[in-house]
Amino acid sequence: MTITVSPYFRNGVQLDTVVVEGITAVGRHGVAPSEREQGQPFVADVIAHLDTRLAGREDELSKTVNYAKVAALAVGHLAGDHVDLIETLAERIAFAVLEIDTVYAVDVIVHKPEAPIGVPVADAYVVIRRDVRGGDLWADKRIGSAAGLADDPQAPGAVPEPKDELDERPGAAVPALIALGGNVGDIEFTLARAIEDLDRVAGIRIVAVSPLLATKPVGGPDQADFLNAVVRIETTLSARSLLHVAQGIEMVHGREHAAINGPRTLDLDIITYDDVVAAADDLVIPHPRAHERSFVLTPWGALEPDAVLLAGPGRNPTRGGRVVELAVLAPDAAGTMVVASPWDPIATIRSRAAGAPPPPPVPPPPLPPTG
Ligand code: PH2
Ligand code: MG
Ligand code: MG
Repeated sequence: MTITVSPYFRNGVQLDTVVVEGITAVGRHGVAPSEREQGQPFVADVIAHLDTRLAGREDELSKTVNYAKVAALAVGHLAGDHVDLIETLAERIAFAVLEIDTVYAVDVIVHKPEAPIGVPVADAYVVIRRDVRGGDLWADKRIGSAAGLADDPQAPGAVPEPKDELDERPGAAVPALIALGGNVGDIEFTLARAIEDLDRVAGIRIVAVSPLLATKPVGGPDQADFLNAVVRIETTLSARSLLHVAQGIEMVHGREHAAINGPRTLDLDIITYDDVVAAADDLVIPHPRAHERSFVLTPWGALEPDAVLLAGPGRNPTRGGRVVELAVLAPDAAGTMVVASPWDPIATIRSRAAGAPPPPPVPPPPLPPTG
């Protein structure tokens, strides 16, 4: 038998699966005393949902899930301590597989083909799905139970429960500003493709793209210079859906969540969303560090010289003001070089496809007058 797997979506991207089917061991599980004494075969199928792109690109086992490890974990439970229920076996196997760093969700099927049922049956089994939720420890709940869809606002057909104002969908398209950055790989190409990806999302339209800048790293470990840009978009998505879209695009481009402020192929940050000023655990708008980051303010001011950044939420709001003025005051203002002005990401994509090398950085032009 080959298992049919219902897709699991993370941030709007369908995850890949690593499947180990028919893991078999003798166990003594069951409610009937005879089952404890005699033992019978138990069979598990495990479907791990994860992003295998990095593993596949780099041919690197540690970036996926080792199916031998999955099988060993499952056998440990099938042949292990007595439990009454195959539900319990499935649950324990699921949680063991979710402990593996790369796995976001897992389907576990536990069969008891020789279950003493009293009439001939072909098989008896339980199917469960468990997932890891960002921030929480475990989401101990069945997701997408009815529709076979993930508990994810980007999954087709999924309807999220609005949690706060960041989940409110605007009646008409609203402007938002997204900052892009990266310092690993062919960065200009990655940023250009991320802009193309954003434009392809239903409910997002790219309105304008800033110049492309080379910037000195701010914070984090000793690392390579960044390329940065901002894009003005219009969107009918809620702020939180926009965040999830951004995270999905980061994932597709090989973003690894390692060090804070550390090296990354792609960072997509929401800087502003309409005139919203709000804070939640997962999202703060305006971006809480935008006011002090030349690598955001300089491209933004170049794109929109009259732009104003609103002060942040809360009792101690971050500073607001004219973007070109904040840009000059930012501690990293000295490190900024223009790579392309104007920058045409579609031309970048075409020229990379034709094998052209990236252009060298050039010194910055004079900043617009302040005051
Ligand atoms: N992003 C960071 C931390 N530091 N420095 C530069 N120059 N550009 C960035 O995009 C950047 C950074 C965290 O997102
Ligand atoms: Mg960032
Ligand atoms: Mg970010």
